[in-house]
Amino acid sequence: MISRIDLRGDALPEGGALRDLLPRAEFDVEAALEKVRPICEDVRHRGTAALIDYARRFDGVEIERVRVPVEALHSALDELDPAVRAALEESIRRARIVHREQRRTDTTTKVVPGGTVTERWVPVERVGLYVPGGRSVYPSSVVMNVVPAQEAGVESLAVTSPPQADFGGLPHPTILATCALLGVDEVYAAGGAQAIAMFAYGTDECRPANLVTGPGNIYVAAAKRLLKGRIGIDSEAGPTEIAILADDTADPVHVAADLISQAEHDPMAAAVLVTDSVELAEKTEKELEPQIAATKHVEDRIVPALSGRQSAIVLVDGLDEGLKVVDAYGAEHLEIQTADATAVAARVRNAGAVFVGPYAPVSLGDYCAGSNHVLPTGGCACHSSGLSVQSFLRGIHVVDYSRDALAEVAHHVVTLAEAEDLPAHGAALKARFDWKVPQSK
Ligand code: HSO
Ligand code: ZN
Repeated sequence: MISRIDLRGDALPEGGALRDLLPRAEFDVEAALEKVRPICEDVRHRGTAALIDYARRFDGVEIERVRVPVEALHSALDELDPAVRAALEESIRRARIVHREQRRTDTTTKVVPGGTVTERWVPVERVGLYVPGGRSVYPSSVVMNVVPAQEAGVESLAVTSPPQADFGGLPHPTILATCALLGVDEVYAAGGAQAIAMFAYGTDECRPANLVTGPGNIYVAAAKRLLKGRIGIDSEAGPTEIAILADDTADPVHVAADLISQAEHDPMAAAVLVTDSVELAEKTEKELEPQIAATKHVEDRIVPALSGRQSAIVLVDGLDEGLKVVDAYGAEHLEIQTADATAVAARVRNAGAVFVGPYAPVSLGDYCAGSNHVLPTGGCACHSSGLSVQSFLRGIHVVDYSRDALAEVAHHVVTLAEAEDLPAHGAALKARFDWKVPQSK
């Protein structure tokens, strides 16, 4: 079911060449751009009327307004299964513990006597959070988006999620209940590219937002790419990925279970085991079958995900080579199931999140570790991080110089301005000193 890539023997190639040998899902955002462009333009010009039309066309549901009435949020919370409520509350509590620690304090640096630069951290004023619907109804993703935004001090938070035909055109009730639990009362029933356009351009019901975050399908990713600049984005999240770096100390039952756990998300999800143990590879392959047989979502997601070209068992000569491979891959989630996993994990450079040892499966991070589960996919972990408080803050440099402090450096500024053929830059200094450039003492 899962293919093998054998990288033993020869020395591993470096960087890009190694990356090309590794499996990866096709996620061609570019191709979806032309489809989403007219949708976004339509929302820009017709606002709510366009969103109502797309709800009919894409979600198969008649709605009269896009904004969800606050009473619907409260009644969804009242009807929420108490066990789910308790689990969500614990998830929120742990996420708050971690994200609160990420808050930044302003720093003032005295560069010279009389000259300071302060870095002031200011939350984004208004944020739109996208929560997928349809195949994936993830209240946990509401938690992972809302908690860091709230901890960052974002004043205005709106959530959007696709209208569901089964629930009278409202988003899924568990999504609504989770919003209520988190104190979010501005919720919209809009999904896909049109929801991103709603946040970017605003409508008569929804004020434009400065930033939109949250995972979605390829059309959501394409709309984010198209409207980026008009609105800030977090990332263009693609299908989920798990990589496991394991040696012969790993338990194949755990390894197989964890590979399946993320394959369960999507037929395009990627599950990659990197190991120097042929025995572990064989035992894991064997273990996959009964575990798959015992679960749900088999034919529609797990089998296509594991047998797709994006998933594989990669054999390497040793842990050093394994680390090279997982770094080249840059997985959204990376588990380290080796001897001395803590030390091995400390050597990882590229991963959205790292899960150390036998008792930190990705599922823990998906819900209740306290860490964030909105993470970079598609190899973007080599340049980007997951969602955090930082994603909702801007660092503004505040420059404060006295006359003496400016005088001391004026000649350097004038010299650099002249070197760049920008004499008016220099003149802005000269004008403050009777057009004579002070020379430093
Ligand atoms: N593993 C997904 C997040 C998720 N899992 C939500 C369960 N629910 C992407 O990190
Ligand atoms: Zn998951």
